[in-house]
Amino acid sequence: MAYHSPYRAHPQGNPPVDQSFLWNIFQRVDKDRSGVISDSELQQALSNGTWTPFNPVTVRSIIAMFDKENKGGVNFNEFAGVWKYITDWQNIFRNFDRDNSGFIDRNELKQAMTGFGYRLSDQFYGTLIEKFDRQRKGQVAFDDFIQCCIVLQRLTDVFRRYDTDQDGWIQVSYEQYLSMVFNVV
Ligand SMILES: [Ca+2]
Ligand SMILES: [Ca+2]
Repeated sequence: MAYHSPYRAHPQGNPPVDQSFLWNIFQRVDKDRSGVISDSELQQALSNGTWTPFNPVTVRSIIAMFDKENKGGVNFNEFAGVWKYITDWQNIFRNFDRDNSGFIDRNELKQAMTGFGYRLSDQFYGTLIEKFDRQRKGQVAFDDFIQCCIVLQRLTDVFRRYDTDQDGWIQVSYEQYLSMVFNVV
């Protein structure tokens, strides 16, 4: 069993983005000109490549990752991180969407996760698709793919803390189990 962050797996990322270019985007996304981009402002600005709104849970997760002061949004400095995070994911998604369908199917998901260092059974890829396929297409869109990776990463990180010998097995008490779950939900 191997654990790798999909994010860390692509440290090269994109070249630094021009500040004035980023400022233009920030101003367009910050619809109410509050100086902070909220969940709903970010959600409106993002596209998952289909006509459905971007997964609100994914938006919340991304904002929370970069919102240092717990203000319910990101300022311009933090937005630079959000922008890089999303464009990195876009590149990863395009890379693994081999047939350019705009969706990640089971086989593409397996290739992506294997590339990130996860070792999961074929059956479990079916479980992942079922869990994260919000559009009920048997495959996952861009936003749900990010969500799938975030959740898998969080759960793996928690598991790993208990799996001190890294053999992929842990023995936990009821309360340890509850603490593990509380770390994720
Ligand atoms: Ca705003
Ligand atoms: Ca595809």
